[in-house]
Amino acid sequence: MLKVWGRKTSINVQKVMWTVAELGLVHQRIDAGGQFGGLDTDEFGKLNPNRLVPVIDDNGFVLWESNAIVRYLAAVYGREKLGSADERQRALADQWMEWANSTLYSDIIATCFLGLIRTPAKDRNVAAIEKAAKRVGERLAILDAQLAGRSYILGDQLTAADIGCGSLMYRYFTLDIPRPRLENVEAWYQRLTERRAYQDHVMIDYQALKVPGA
Ligand SMILES: N[C@@H](CCC(=O)N[C@@H](CS)C(=O)NCC(=O)O)C(=O)O
Repeated sequence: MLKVWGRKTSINVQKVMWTVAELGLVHQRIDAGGQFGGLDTDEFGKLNPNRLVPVIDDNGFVLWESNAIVRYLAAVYGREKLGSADERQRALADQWMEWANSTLYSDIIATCFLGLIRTPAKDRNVAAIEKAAKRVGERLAILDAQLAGRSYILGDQLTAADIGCGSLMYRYFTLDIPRPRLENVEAWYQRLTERRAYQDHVMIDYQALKVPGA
């Protein structure tokens, strides 16, 4: 059976679990990291020497790095459901996943999320958060243009492109940061929030992660 290690509140675990749920895969998720610890054991170090979540074990095949895991699951189990059978579609999905990681992730997660939720207000770099939020808004205009006339990033069907970008959107849209109006991105995000798998695995309340004074 597919095993997934990682706490539900980790954005990278959420990306994997959203994929698992969209594909309807029988699996076992093992809480690890954060309040659950368990990353410093010898056993975990053999699974992922980086001592980070997520990690999967699919009948003896061990894999870490959330994007690699999403691609693996989409390729092996998602040829129809995530439309990964066509090589060019798959390359385009990769393009958007890489774009999300290299263009949005650091500003949304490292600067805005960690700055607002994991940093006491007195230590917060408000200017850096405002600058990052502004940059994200500008970059999302690229996604907004791509979504014109499309329900999902590559067309009518949810693909790994939506999972890579969309896993960041719950935090982007729920953090207290300024956002420009981007009608296509907003309509797409609304569509994602109507999916059961997104509700169950990405729309996870993060208030418990707040540090005192945040
Ligand atoms: N690039 C890695 C990043 C993994 C990562 O940073 N995981 C974080 C959670 S999002 C982690 O394990 N932190 C330690 C912890 O949760 O205790 C991936 O995408 O899988």
